[in-house]
Amino acid sequence: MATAAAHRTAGAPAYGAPHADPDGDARQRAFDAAVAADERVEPRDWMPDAYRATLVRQIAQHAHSEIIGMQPEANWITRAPSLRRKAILMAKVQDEAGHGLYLYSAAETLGVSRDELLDKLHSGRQKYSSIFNYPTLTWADVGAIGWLVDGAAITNQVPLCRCSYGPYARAMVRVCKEESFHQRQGYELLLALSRGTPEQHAMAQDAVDRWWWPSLMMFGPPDDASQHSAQSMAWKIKRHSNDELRQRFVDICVPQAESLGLTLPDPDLKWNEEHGRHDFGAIDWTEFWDVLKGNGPCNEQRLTQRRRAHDEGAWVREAAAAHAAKHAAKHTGKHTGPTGVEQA
Ligand code: FAQ
Repeated sequence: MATAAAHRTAGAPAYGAPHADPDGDARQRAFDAAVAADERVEPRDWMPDAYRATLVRQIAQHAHSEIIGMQPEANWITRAPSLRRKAILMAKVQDEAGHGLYLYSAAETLGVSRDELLDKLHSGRQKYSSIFNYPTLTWADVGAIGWLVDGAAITNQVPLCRCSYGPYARAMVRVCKEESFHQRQGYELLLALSRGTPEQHAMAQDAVDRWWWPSLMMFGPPDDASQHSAQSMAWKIKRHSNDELRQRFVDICVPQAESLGLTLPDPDLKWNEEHGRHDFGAIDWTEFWDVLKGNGPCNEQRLTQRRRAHDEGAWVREAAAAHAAKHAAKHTGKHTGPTGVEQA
């Protein structure tokens, strides 16, 4: 670890302990210097409370998005049109669960528990991505999610591999590799439909028509309405603004849509020679804020299903905890009863 970080780590308080910090200014300066030098902040390093809170907020939302995001596609596992498609889709949905686990683990390094975060998700006190409040009406939606939603996720998450907080940045490296496979499978699925019968082509086009605008909203509100961006960029949690990443995504998608033989549903989408990018039409931000308030087509369904899955999984968590306790007892020589409680 480089000098500035080593300085910050020396004498760092344990989690849960009050920050006895007689030399707060020096620690703040060392933190600022480490961020400026592009060093990684690690869990036991001193960090400003607001930096920690921002990371917990963003990583938790991200984790929640991954596990809620399993639902729209899982809706099609039993109806996949072939064994090959079913196997691919099952693997993808399982990957999303894995991403959730990496991210909850990254959040836990900041001193919060997974139970606490899940409780906030279930009670609506923490958000998940707006995109997962839209329904998957046809098989083509699985392709549109892979191509557009995973494509947007990669565009947003590749820069997060350079996030200043080490555990989040490292989790993103593996997540991005897996998301690339997801994006490719979505593209390939849509290509097969687009080149299929006229009905299949129309189904692919309809899915793209419905998922295009919500995918652009995934990047968050426009920069002038993004309350967290400036501070998150100063801390190098975010490396680019919401609008910068949205623009990058549009520029990537236009030639891909052409290769797919599909049209992006925006009459104002055109190449701007002067600025070297595509201009695109106005996003309906009223719809975005409405979905965030809980009024999207599937908000209620997603949360109800999530709470039910959590309740139905209680016995699995109990069994896993009992198994872990038994395993730990074997190594420490202590004995535990069936509930994992230590016994004399
Ligand atoms: N949905 O000030 P900003 C995936 C909220 S993973 C809901 O700009 P920030 C993989 C924001 O939280 C998709 N809420 O906020 C997959 C804040 O509210 P708060 C998830 C949104 O944090 C694929 C308020 O608006 N990806 O798809 C959204 O600087 C397929 C003001 O916004 C991540 O989470 C939204 N779209 O920037 C899984 C990536 N946008 O918290 C399954 C990491 C904004 O004050 C299948 N996160 N808000 O109550 C980020 O990069 C950032 O958090 C942003 C938002 C860019 C999303």
